Amino acid sequence: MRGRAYRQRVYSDDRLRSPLRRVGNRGEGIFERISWDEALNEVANKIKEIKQKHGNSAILLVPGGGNQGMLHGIIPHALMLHQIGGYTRMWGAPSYEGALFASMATYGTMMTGNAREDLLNSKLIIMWGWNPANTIWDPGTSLWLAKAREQGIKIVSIDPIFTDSAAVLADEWIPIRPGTDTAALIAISYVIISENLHDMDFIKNYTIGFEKFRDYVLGLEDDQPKTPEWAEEITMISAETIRNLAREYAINKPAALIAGWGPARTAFGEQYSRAANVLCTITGNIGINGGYAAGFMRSYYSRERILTGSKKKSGPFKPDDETPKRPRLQDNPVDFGAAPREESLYKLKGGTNPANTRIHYNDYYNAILKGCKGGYPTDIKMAYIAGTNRLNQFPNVNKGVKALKSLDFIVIYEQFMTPTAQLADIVLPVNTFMERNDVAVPWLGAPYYIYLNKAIDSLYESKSDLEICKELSKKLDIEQSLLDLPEEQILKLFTAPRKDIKSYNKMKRDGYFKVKVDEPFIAFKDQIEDFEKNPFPTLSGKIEIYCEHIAEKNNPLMPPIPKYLTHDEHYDSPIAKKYSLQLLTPHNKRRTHSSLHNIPWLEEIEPHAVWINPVDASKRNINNGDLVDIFNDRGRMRIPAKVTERIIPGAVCVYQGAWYNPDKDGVDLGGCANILTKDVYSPGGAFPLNSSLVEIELSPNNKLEEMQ
Ligand SMILES: Nc1nc2c(c(=O)[nH]1)N[C@H]1C(S)=C(S)[C@@H](COP(=O)(O)OP(=O)(O)OC[C@H]3O[C@@H](n4cnc5c(=O)[nH]c(N)nc54)[C@H](O)[C@@H]3O)O[C@H]1N2
Ligand SMILES: Nc1nc2c(c(=O)[nH]1)N[C@H]1C(S)=C(S)[C@@H](COP(=O)(O)OP(=O)(O)OC[C@H]3O[C@@H](n4cnc5c(=O)[nH]c(N)nc54)[C@H](O)[C@@H]3O)O[C@H]1N2
Ligand SMILES: [Mo]
Repeated sequence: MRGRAYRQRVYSDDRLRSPLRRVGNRGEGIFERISWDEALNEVANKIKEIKQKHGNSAILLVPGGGNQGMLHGIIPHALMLHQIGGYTRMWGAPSYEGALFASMATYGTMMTGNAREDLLNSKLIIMWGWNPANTIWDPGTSLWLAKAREQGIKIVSIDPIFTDSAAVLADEWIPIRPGTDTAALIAISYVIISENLHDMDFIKNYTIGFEKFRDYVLGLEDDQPKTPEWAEEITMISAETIRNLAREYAINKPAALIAGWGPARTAFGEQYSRAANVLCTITGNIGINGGYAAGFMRSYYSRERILTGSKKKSGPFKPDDETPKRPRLQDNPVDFGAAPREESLYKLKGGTNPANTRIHYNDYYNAILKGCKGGYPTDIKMAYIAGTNRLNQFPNVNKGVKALKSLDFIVIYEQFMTPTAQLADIVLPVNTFMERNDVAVPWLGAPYYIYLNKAIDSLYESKSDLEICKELSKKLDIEQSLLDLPEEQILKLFTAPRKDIKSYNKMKRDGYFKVKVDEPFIAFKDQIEDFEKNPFPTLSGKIEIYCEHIAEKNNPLMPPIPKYLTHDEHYDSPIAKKYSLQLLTPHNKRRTHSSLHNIPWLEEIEPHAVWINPVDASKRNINNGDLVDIFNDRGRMRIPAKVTERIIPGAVCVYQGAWYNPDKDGVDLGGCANILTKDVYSPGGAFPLNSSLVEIELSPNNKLEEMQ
């Protein structure tokens, strides 16, 4: 659906046509048209000036998910900035930072998923906070789930929302109060352990720390047995349902518990992911056909690649020693020699080990506003933005506007005048992937590559990120650069380490290259079949139910075994008296984040509205279609209400990605979810995008027609 509608995006009247320079105040949205030469001179001069006055760390690189090709988007920009001494880089992936932390702590790697076709070997599949029918992870996932269902394999969905996946793929929907998943998972563990349904052989052979987890679960540690009745109060799932699910999961082996990332985008997201990892561990559902190690990425690659990220060079283009390597964001000179962040799992290879020169993605408005005086590593003067609608897509938009307005200079490379671009000093028009060549590596280890053949010439005055960086590099006096090579040669160079692309030319001709896979990949099969030869890549060599590396941090909010924790914006916190509804902000089927929001065909599919249960709506006199205000201390928005039983009472949902559009009083009429979300991060680095409290009331002028 999004693919078919993309032509409306390419040929949209709203495409940026020429370079623009701000003439009004920041945020007024008044720009004048200038030439490419003028624009790039101004950008180059500003970079030089800021670098000279304040050092490279004053330049903040702001990348995003706008382009998934190897060659465009942020890549050439980063490579170019490396050559002039680097920039301040951020850490923390909004997609999965909590899940990543948990996966590293438990297994020492993030490659923990099985091939999708292996789902047909499962006796039970649990989609926990996962809606793959909408958030397309790859074209195959929904198909394999549908086949599993057709074969009579039971599928359960645990989600506060009755998602399209629950509706189409699942046999049972278990609604849960948002942010309480850890409690549910721990109560399931309680049932399994107290009924002796756990796999003691597996636990003995492959894990450490089970006793400490058992003591917490049974209440020996804190006098609170984590019974289903304990969890019922917290999760709103009945004790009986929890008991049944626990028994079903433990007895129907092998079973695939797939723990999605949505519930990990919460105040203690890593605890949820850790609890899911531990649950599939104690039932021995790891390394076997039909099982699933709960979280994170999957891969079809060899064990060698999983453990070491092996970079064997082969493929169509053999780089000699002289050829510069593919740029990696890790090679940023500003980070060289920096100590690791204390809270990170820095002892683990390839772990969550960012340099302490970096700023968390969800803390950078504070970093801009407070700088070195506030304890941040640098004073930021300039934002260099490419491939992201940053202001719209990250929490606390109102603070974001303030922070961005305070900068000396903002340049953005964009296709549309997004809410973020509105704040820039120079806006440069970038072409789309239809207008240049590139290679895309599919998400999460699906076995194919895509060659994006250029279909049309660049529209208007737009250029590719690569073309722009070629020109800008000259203006920055960079003498020799990888970017000097022709596009095709760079692409060959970048694809060279991908040894499974057997023929670059075939990939280019067909538009894709399918990798032959001998047998469906099962994560950790080697570990389970021959543990002596293949230990887990953790510090202990075993699956860590108790993680010593976490224990060293001595942080009660980052316990070494997974624990259910509450926080200051949870349903049971004091502020819930004022703002009594939990806000969910998941990904929507008709957009990719904020991209495609402005596409008429897609707008028709699902008009933007806040989802609210009839119980909560009637308490507030709200009828389906009424205009409502959704608000908390961070902001206020005004959009229609969709009154529906597809969401659990006590929670409301505003899908992320609608464009911020404030009226003169600062009320967002666009319905951008992040006007309400919080710019903090969990001890493990998770973004609490699903952990905000809000209140809802009828808008002053509550009929949509009157408003229009
Ligand atoms: N159509 C579309 N597809 C996309 C994207 C997109 O924007 N649009 N974005 C892509 C990207 S970059 C990413 S990272 C992925 C994201 O993929 P996901 O993280 O899987 O997507 P979400 O929709 O945010 O969350 C999945 C589910 O988690 C549920 N959820 C949220 N909070 C909780 C909770 O506390 N408990 C439980 N049990 N469930 C909860 C939501 O209701 C939702 O149904 O999707 C990718 N695919
Ligand atoms: N509340 C809430 N917020 C969220 C999430 C959530 O679940 N809830 N999810 C988060 C997640 S997982 C993610 S990944 C982020 C994504 O957030 P972003 O990375 O900001 O993604 P988009 O909103 O799609 O913005 C991408 C921009 O890149 C531009 N673009 C496209 N192609 C190119 C190109 O080739 N070159 C350049 N220079 N620009 C290009 C597009 O026009 C678009 O404006 O959002 C996060 N925000
Ligand atoms: Mo993401």
